[in-house]
Amino acid sequence: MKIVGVETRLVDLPLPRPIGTAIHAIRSVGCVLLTLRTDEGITGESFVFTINGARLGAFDEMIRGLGELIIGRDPHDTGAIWGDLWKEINPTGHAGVTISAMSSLDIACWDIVGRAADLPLSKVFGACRKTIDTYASSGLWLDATLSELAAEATSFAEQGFTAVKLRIGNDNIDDDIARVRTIRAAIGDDVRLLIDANQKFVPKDAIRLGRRLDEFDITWFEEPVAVHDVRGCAEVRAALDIPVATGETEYTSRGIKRLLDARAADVVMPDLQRVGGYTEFRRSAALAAADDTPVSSHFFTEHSLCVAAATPNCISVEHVDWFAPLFSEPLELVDGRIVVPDRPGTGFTFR
Ligand code: SMN
Ligand code: MG
Repeated sequence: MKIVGVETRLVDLPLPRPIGTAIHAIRSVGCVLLTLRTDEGITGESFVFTINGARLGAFDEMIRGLGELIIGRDPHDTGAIWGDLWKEINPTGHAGVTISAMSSLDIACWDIVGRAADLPLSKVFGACRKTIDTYASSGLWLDATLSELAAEATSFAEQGFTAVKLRIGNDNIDDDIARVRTIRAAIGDDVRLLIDANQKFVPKDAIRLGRRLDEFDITWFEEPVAVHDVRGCAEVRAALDIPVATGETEYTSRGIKRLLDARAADVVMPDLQRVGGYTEFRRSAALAAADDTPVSSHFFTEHSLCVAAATPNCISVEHVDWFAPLFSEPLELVDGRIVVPDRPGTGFTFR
């Protein structure tokens, strides 16, 4: 089997309303949709996105440019393709747009592998579960008022979610505490509560805030400090009883390894687009497993299911509904867990 075509389409998915985190102001997500074609008529799909579609053309150019180099290759040779593209991008750098483009090519190749075998990728990778825990993450934004937060959290619990993620990171930490208190009161003790500061704090402030949040039974405190302050993140982790989760902004298994080596995270969160597709997600998860550290995937709910289902130390996938309009198949939530599709490949096809 040979790859004979690399096609991209750019689409913009507007959010229901503009939202904010400590570092993002988001109106829409712009996506590059990739389709790889083979000489046997089987196709593979994947996508990458940028917030508000900013500089999406650079991603499109990189995907098509690196894609040209795999024309004529067998898509089953994901390891060789990864290795060759890794050498190719050396002068440009092993992070950012280059790795996102490689991620999309890797995922589309793997999709072909699953479709050619008529097997779900969870089975190709070595499935260990049929459903995976999740948490509601398309809500509870930093710009919501306390009454909006309470209503939104209640609605997530009514929809069947057993965990929700709140964005924090106000200039005044009393405001963050009030937000946590409001959500905990709204959801009661049985729904888990995760918080995400999107790198807002310096370590001492993160520690001060984390200690004051002890009474609210927080499942994890995500990205407490700036991405490059790995030592600071380790200080926060060592000082707090609340588990620290981070890793969404790291590139490749080397980035994840950096967090593990520094003992900076109780949970590492590879993001398919930044970690390097399924190939590097699995390497990252294996490193974390050898370190007795759980992983939880960041964003990419649909495309993360197959690999999460085959990763013994994967504890959850993030539930973000923004990308659902791309796909013909909906996500299925049962008892607060997402059902892993038994359809071939990733289990999702562009609508
Ligand atoms: C997040 C990342 C990017 C955009 C919005 C929110 C957040 C998450 O860090 O983990 O969901
Ligand atoms: Mg986050």
